[in-house]
Amino acid sequence: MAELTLYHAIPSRSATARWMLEETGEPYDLHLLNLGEGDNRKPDYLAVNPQGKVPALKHKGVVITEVAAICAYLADAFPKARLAMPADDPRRGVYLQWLFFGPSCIEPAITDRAFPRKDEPRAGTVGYRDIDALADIVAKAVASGPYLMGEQFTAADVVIGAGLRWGMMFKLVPERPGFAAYVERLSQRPALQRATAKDKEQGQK
Ligand SMILES: N[C@@H](CCC(=O)N[C@@H](CS)C(=O)NCC(=O)O)C(=O)O
Repeated sequence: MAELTLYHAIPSRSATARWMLEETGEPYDLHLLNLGEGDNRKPDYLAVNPQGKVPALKHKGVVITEVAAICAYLADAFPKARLAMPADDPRRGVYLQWLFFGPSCIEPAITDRAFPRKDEPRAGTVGYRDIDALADIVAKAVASGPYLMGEQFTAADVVIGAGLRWGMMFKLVPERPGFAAYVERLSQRPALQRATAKDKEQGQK
């Protein structure tokens, strides 16, 4: 039995956590849930994540939820994989900024584009700009590349990259120069390819 267990559903956002686990190279057990059958709403899973959402990660008996938190945690927990900016690196703050930018800006902006609201809130009252403005910001950040933090691939690329890949697939993220090349670089990562292949093999029929 591995020290790490991923509560996972295929397909779902937990694919990002699986990609991150593969990046660490650490062994992990998989607890597969079938969202279609409501496994995530059963009491035994609600005891793991009271929101009844995937992913959740258990490590040494402690449960962590939220994709970006899981990615940030794994990067710190397994420093040999060099997926985090160290705490004493002045660029640590920028790395954290991108980790938070995914769930607090990119993801809600993509959801807004997919499901426009009847009544638009005043721009200054929501905590993020629309996806067109955010795409410009990310495009500028990946322009020099190869990754968000320059030469070092980090958990921030997993979080932002997974959101971009998904949004571009459904044409919810506008095209920007450099996005295709960035996403292609990510797609070439053996860890992402392993995670995708395993999901394909284990996906619910
Ligand atoms: N904020 C959560 C969102 C997780 C999430 O929404 N997961 C979806 C799958 S993509 C889910 O579990 N849906 C099942 C449901 O809501 O019943 C995170 O970032 O981990």
